[in-house]
Amino acid sequence: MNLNVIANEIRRHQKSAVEMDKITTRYPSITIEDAYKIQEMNTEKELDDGDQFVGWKMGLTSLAKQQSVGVNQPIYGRLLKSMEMSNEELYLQGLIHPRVEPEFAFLMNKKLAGNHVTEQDVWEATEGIMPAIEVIDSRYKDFSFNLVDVVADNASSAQFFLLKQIYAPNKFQWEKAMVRMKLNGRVVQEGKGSAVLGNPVRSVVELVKMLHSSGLSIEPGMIVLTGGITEAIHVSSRDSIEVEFDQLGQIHLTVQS
Ligand code: OOG
Ligand code: MG
Repeated sequence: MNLNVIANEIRRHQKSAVEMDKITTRYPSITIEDAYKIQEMNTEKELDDGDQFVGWKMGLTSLAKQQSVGVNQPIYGRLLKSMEMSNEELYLQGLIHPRVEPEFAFLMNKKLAGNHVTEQDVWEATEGIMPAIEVIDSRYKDFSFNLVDVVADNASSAQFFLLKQIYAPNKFQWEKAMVRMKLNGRVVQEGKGSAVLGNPVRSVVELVKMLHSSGLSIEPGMIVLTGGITEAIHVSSRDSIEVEFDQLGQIHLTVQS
């Protein structure tokens, strides 16, 4: 089993927007460490091609998300500059079967590393928090995967949008934030900040610990998407998605073919 061969195969599907079979079916002995290695190798290739590493995303940090995909532990992925949407228009071109989900994004202003990081450490290293939407797009058929598959596919990362409004971490009780997602005017998902490991700050704590075991860390200036607050919803051409983040603002995405 050659990890570079598997990484290249996944990367081809990420670029061509053609779905693929799970890697765990063909390589049953592949480990979670291998999967993170594949993720890193593919990120390195994008950086060699001129992209920029802007931060991390946590995934499967809420029960709603874990249950919807049948994987019961958090994962992380790598965010690149090219994934950030510059406006509230989502283009389906280049995507397979995208889903969108509401999240909070932390902007960090200090390095965070180690196995003993606390919530207090994270608050002190947080410049601010932004309401966000993540667009995920698993490259696997039917959005169906195991833990190892999804990690190798960079935790289904595709795109993300950050509201241009950043709140000081102590401005709000993030676990109490009510989030409502409407599809074409109808409420389809509702959740609360506490859905994310009790408080989104804990997602960042968890990330630092997970990174530590691979000798990695959060660097100043990076953003962290803390994970879907509700289940993700599938979108199609001409859909309108409005996400209201309590009194923090709203994001209105329109989907274009
Ligand atoms: C995996 C990515 C999960 C989240 O916020 O929970 C994720 C997936 O559901 O495809 O981004
Ligand atoms: Mg997500």
